[in-house]
Amino acid sequence: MPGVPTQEWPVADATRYRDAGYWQGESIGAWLRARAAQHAERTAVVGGSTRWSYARLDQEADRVAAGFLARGVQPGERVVVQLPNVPEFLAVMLGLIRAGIVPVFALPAHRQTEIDNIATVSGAVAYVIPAVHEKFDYRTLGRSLRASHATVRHVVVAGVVEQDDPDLESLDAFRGDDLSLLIDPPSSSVAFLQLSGGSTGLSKLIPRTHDDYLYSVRESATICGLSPASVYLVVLPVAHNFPMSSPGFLGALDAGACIVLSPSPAPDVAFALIEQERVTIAAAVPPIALMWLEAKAITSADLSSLEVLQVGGAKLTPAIAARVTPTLGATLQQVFGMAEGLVNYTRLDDDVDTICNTQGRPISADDELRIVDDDDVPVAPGAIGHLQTRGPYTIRGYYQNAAANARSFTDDGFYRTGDLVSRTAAGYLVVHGRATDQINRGGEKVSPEEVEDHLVAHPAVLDAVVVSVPDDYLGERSCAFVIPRAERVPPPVLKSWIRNRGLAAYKVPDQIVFVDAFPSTGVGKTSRKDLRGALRALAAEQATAAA
Ligand code: OOB
Repeated sequence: MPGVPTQEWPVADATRYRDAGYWQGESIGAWLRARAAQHAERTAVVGGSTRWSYARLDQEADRVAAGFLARGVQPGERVVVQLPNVPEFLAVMLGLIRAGIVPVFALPAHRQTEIDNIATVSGAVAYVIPAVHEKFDYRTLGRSLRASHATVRHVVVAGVVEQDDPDLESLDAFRGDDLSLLIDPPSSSVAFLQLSGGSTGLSKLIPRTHDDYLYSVRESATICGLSPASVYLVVLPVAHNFPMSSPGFLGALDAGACIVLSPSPAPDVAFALIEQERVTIAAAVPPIALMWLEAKAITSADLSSLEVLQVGGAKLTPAIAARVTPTLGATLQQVFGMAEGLVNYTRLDDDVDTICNTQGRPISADDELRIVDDDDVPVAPGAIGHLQTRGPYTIRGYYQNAAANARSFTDDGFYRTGDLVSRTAAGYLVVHGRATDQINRGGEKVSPEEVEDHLVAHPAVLDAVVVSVPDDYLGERSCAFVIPRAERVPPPVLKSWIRNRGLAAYKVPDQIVFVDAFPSTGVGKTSRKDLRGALRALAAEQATAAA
């Protein structure tokens, strides 16, 4: 079978991971089959008016597997999947993987530039889209991709297609019953390609194998306490690694639990689903968690079923973390993970201090972590440095990207996460930001997160993000974007308030800009890149006006 070439784990490590029982030699397709046999009549997925049992989900995956193979898509070929939080996503994803066809997961927020790039890098042969979602017509994107990419043979629409449309085909035409072409792919092969959350430039593709991914899913389900009685709410885009596997909807399936797909993270939509479906666990990025905390005060929805709120994807300010349990009545679980592999969790029975002030500890005893300085030399215990990691579910290289691999991996196979962290005596990580987000103010290093924590502590500040602005004199200076609660505190007052908290003068934001909301990435994390861009645009405008 034409496999997807990738950087593999060295034989000695692979053997060790198999011997330890981490890699169990089971494909995701076979795993789903086994879960379906075990929990056949239980509800697996709820989305819109659809409710699928485990048996039905398994059957839907079979139909997609059979359909794509019958239409000539070969095992090992890549298919870009860009679907929102709908049950069809699960059928398509699990069906393709079962057939050994490799889905490449795009987010609904991606547009032409990103999709072009993903299709080029992956050499995709097909592209699966909704018709219209959130007022955007993906069929237009599909047509243009087909026109510009000779490799793309099919644009498949999960939704309405005109019968004689020359460019678009219906998902129904990619459903079949003949399973004779189906061959279970090797568990060591690449099951799918995830996108890197990379904050700069275009996405890199992350090859995850059946073996490594299922290991992280099983362990995550255990760490997060999932059982057949659990109800997992997908509020983030379903194709993102966090709601997919940490423990995500796959962890829910592993446990025999029920998955509820929310079309939006908006409190009115998500809270109604929590009440109706008696949701027990949900995963959010910090801006969504903050929105839920604010909305709780004015909602009449019954959220009493919610046992765990996971928050991850970006740094959760301790002051906001401390509000989660008193406000929502749920245990907070911080999750610091990356699509490249490594995931850290605070444990459900950790003390409040650990839960509010750390980003957790790794899944596996065999996750190897190094915290190093700019020269790759380990820092003193407890000091801040760059996090590097290697382990049983962390990739050893991106998909066909030698340049990125040379930059992002050490010679001995550690992934350079780009994150600045410190480790507590108990082995928990505290994230201090990304090395690239650090502000270098005339040689003095400013951690945006540190300043943000101070700003958010002000009663009139709802949320804050600090970014760098190019500066002729200092190289960089800092600008704080602030969402006010109601009244805007005059910037000089806010600055001196921060200064009075005992902060070094160079850390006080040079500039404060009030906004109503922050721009966000495809998964809902605040986009520092876009905020830096906005500042540059503003500066250019002012320069033109002054000229
Ligand atoms: C998750 O995955 P990605 O690939 O979208 O982004 C990974 C990056 C990390 O390298 C780190 O910079 C940041 O996102 N990050 C956090 C964080 N969780 C992720 N920064 C601070 N605190 C956290 N708790 O975002 C992801 C994947 C699996 C589970 C959870 C998140």
